[in-house]
Amino acid sequence: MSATRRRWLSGLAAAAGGAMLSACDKLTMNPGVQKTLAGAEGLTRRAQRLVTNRTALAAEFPASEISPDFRANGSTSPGDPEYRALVDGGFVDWRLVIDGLVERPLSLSLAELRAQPARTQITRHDCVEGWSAIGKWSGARLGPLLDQAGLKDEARYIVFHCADTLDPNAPEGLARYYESIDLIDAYHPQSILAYDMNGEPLAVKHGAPARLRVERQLGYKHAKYVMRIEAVADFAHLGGGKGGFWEDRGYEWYAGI
Ligand SMILES: Nc1nc2c(c(=O)[nH]1)N[C@H]1C(S)=C(S)[C@@H](COP(=O)(O)O)O[C@H]1N2
Ligand SMILES: [Mo]
Repeated sequence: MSATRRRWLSGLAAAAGGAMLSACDKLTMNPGVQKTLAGAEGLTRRAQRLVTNRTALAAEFPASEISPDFRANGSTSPGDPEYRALVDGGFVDWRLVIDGLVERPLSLSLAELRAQPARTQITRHDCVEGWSAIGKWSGARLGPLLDQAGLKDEARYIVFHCADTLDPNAPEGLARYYESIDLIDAYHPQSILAYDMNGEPLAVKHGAPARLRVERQLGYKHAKYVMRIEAVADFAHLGGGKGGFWEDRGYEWYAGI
């Protein structure tokens, strides 16, 4: 309750004394007032549900439901020379950079990423193109990673810069895959940088050596071939300014499911 409202109420109570209660009762018995109160209450609950729902877990499945053939989509074998060199070296030279609006920029090897607080989950992936598949993912939890880097107060979004050029004909800055999510999704307990899929190191076609799993969002938000995680205040200056490779081509930035 605001100080003004508290003062207003105590002023009223002092002036009206005992009459206050009955006047209030009469007012709340009024059908019109009751309807308004009920409406306001409903609105608050709806707003609350919208917010709390964002932190709810996505459905998880038993191992028996893992798809025998999980489709790969978009980039499946990036030809970018930098990435090819990493594949050829077994990803020993791969480093995950976490920078931008952070107190302590990080650069983690794959072994170091594997040593971070982890989570395993069996979830369903939904692509806008109309297919779904269930897979088991293990990876480093994004929240603790970001805490290790220490987000600055101005950080609002987390950007994932990927290794793959998906649209070679696009102008500079629009050719490579990238994605962004807000802090609610970044700190969601099922948001992980997955390095294992179905108990095996992530295959190249699924985004080796690490890809984002952000289970409350559609497939295109799950950035594969992640090279760099950048904390930003806004993403207007990146790519086409819409927060992702497909967003720059008309997809919704918020793809919540
Ligand atoms: N770097 C990168 N990430 C990406 C894509 C891509 O082309 N490049 N495609 C997206 C789309 S549309 C989907 S459905 C999923 C596909 O993941 P999968 O290949 O493991 O099935 O990755 C998403 N992340
Ligand atoms: Mo997709």
